[in-house]
Amino acid sequence: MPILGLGTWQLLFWFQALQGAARDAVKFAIDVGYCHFDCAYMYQNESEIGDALCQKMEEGVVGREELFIVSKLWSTFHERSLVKEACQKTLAALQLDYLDLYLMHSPMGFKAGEELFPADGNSMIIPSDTDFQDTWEAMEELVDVGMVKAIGVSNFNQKQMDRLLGKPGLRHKPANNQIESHPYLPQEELIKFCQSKGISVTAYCPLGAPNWPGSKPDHISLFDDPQIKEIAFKHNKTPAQVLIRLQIQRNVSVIPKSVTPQHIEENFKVFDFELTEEEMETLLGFKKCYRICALSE
Ligand SMILES: NC(=O)c1ccc[n+]([C@@H]2O[C@H](COP(=O)([O-])OP(=O)(O)OC[C@H]3O[C@@H](n4cnc5c(N)ncnc54)[C@H](OP(=O)(O)O)[C@@H]3O)[C@@H](O)[C@H]2O)c1
Ligand SMILES: *[C@@H]1O[C@H](CO)[C@@H](O)[C@H](O)[C@H]1NC(C)=O
Ligand SMILES: CC(=O)N[C@H]1CO[C@H](CO)[C@@H](O)[C@@H]1O
Repeated sequence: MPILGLGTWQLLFWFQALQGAARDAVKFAIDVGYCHFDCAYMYQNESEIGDALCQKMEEGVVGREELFIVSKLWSTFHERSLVKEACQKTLAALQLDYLDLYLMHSPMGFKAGEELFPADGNSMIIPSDTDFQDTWEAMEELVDVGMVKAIGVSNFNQKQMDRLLGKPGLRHKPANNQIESHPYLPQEELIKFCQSKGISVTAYCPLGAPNWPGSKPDHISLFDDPQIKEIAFKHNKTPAQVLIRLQIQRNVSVIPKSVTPQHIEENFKVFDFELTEEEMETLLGFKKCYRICALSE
């Protein structure tokens, strides 16, 4: 799995992203050298991304085997009978015949249906009566039939990982857990746990999602953190580059999202410098526990 990828979430719920933004970002990123793309059914942009991938492959810029495409099973498809169909939808949108990695987007299933976030009268999400262990079995079958090369999870805590790993008759171990991580939510324990079990970890919101529209009033920008700025200054790099490099040095795959060409390029220039052990300690030592992506909000 390439350690650096491009995130493609457009924050659809608050701002309707410009149509075509994801397509242009992916095309530009392939020219820059990215080959890992983090997609999801929920982001509602897989067909745009499919167009971009298809065009670049037709032009001969990149081959399918050089690409590493990740997508995620959305929570309204946790019923065993819906998993294959959900994956087929994603494959059709992306115009691919297999995914490199397919993740269960969340351990919680939502009521099946058209709505991405089925809610009751009190705006509370309606759960489904499913168990992620059963959903996992249906995902294992996707590997068997060659629709996906590997399967993994996202937003699983250690208890949930443990339960999945202990599932009787587990046939395919989760290959990856994609979780929020940045200096204000380092997730050291969970990352060490996963890695000790041979499960790779991917960090989302690695830049602290600086333009997050639902920002809390106390939102603290990682880019403005004096210690992060100082480390960046020492290396003649930007804070974004330091935040990406941090994950790479702890062997965590990292998927900064950008639709801005200058940022896409900047975020890729992270292989020509090294953070010292002391700097790594500083970056992982803030002890803030600041979670941006929480379902409760
Ligand atoms: N599994 C999950 O549940 C889950 C949850 C959240 C996110 N994700 C994945 O992780 C990806 C990344 O997370 P995220 O998008 O929430 O947050 P992020 O990558 O931490 O931050 C993205 C924001 O940073 C800006 N940015 C990017 N590079 C920059 C740079 N060099 N300088 C200044 N600003 C920069 C982007 O704006 P521009 O576009 O203008 O550059 C964008 O607004 C998502 O796209 C998605 O693929 C997964
Ligand atoms: C980094 O993680 C990958 C994937 O989990 C693993 O195969 C590799 O051995 C790890 N490398 C180091 C240096 O720990
Ligand atoms: C949020 C976002 O960017 N949505 C776009 C995803 O792609 C479709 C078309 O493929 C657009 O209609 C959406 O606006």
